[in-house]
Amino acid sequence: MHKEIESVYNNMLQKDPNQPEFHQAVKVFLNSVDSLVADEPKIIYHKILDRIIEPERTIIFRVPWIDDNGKLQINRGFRIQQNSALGPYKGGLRFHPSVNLSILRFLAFEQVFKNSLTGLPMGGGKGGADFNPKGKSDNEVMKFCQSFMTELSKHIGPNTDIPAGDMGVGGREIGYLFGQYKRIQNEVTGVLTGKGLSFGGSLIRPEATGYGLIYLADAVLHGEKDTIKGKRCIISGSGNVAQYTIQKILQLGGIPLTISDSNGVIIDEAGINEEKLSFIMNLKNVKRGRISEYIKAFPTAKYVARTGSEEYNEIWNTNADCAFPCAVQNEINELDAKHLVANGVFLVAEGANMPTTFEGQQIFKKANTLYIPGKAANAGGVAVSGLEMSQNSERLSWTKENVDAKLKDIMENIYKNISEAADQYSTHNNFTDGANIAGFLKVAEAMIAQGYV
Ligand code: NDP
Ligand code: 8G0
Repeated sequence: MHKEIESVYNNMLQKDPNQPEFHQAVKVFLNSVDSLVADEPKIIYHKILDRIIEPERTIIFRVPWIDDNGKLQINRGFRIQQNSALGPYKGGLRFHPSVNLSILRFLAFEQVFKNSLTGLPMGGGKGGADFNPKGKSDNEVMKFCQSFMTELSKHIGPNTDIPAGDMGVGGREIGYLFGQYKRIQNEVTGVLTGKGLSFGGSLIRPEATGYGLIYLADAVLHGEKDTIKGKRCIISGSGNVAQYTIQKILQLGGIPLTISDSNGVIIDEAGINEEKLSFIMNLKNVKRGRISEYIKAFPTAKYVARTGSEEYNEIWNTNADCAFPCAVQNEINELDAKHLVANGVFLVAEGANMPTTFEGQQIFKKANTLYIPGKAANAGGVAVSGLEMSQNSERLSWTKENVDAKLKDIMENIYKNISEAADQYSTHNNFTDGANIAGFLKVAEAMIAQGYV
């Protein structure tokens, strides 16, 4: 790393010493941007990098609520408004007990470059709470969402900051949040995306991240004169992104083999077909059950229980061609990456945000794996959220075919832009450098034009 870039990194470590996930995201980014120093000295001279790391605004608030037993509960809520150079802050809300400032800062930071890559006019942000929706009643989730929005509503708006779902925040939660915003502001507006179809939601938004991931992976494979058809695919997670990733793999003739949740892993050598996918969707979205139940319905599959403290994850130790991590950050460590490479996986496209550790990423680089980082690979979700905003502004709903075609077009454009940036500034097929550089240059140019703010 050039010494100017290294000092940006060291200053950040000194300022925010206890944020390992944020450090990791910044390190990967600075490593890519390092190759720009000679070409773009302005970014160093005008301290654009120091500014881009610093959120424009961070809001942390108390979320008091009362559970079904009448007991007082309290959680911590956050919204990080990272960068508005390209448009209003845009990014999801995560409800998970692990949520803290480090995790949300890494997510908000990555969101800025991802949104830039979509080509749509959106800045970046992220938020959420350390609330655990698991085991909570509908009523408790509603009470929590209403209290959370009572404070958040003061800081967001359709032209300021437009949140959406993320882990633990799906259609049900967005509905409750939207209802509370409306009561407080007396305004029916597109302040959230991922809404129900009857109140301003977009067709294809639930499918968008998973579909987009496979559109991009297939575009990368086409660049290698190959296709996803017939490929054995490993998918982790079993939530929104994993489900529609599996659906699109099936539509394009690939073979999905696995799913997971935080308690364990399913490996189904016979392949997950449409019938099994419907079972998973009903289990996760309607019953809110655990994937261990899959083997009761399909006993030839294998279930491996996990505590999370194992040295490696069995899911990445499966013979396959392509891997799509769609669960959580840092779910592929160095050993997992070695297993993937040894098992024949030659393409890894990230549905989740930062699912591969820094060391894992180095293994893929050495092995020349076609590795597509989350900020490019999973950008389809926020892209269709951007399309939902457009539809809300013009008070129209576009057809499924129209939104899907636009999504495909956006993902193919991302492939083109990140490969061109890789060829120009780094090495062929280094999609990490390509995504960071292409995403960054547009944001930096806008910041400079707006007076270095
Ligand atoms: P969901 O809440 O719908 O699903 C999350 C899935 O990940 C669940 O199956 C969950 O299992 C599993 N999971 C969580 N923690 C772990 C763990 N430690 N080990 C194994 N599995 C785990 O979330 P999404 O599908 O929306 O999000 C998944 C990822 O994709 C996140 O990284 C998110 O930021 C990213 N993403 C999402 C987008 C979207 O549009 N939804 C867009 C772009 C990125 P369990 O039921 O046990 O919690
Ligand atoms: O729609 C969104 O803005 C959104 C929701 C959930 C996750 C993400 C992401 O890009 O990580 C975006």
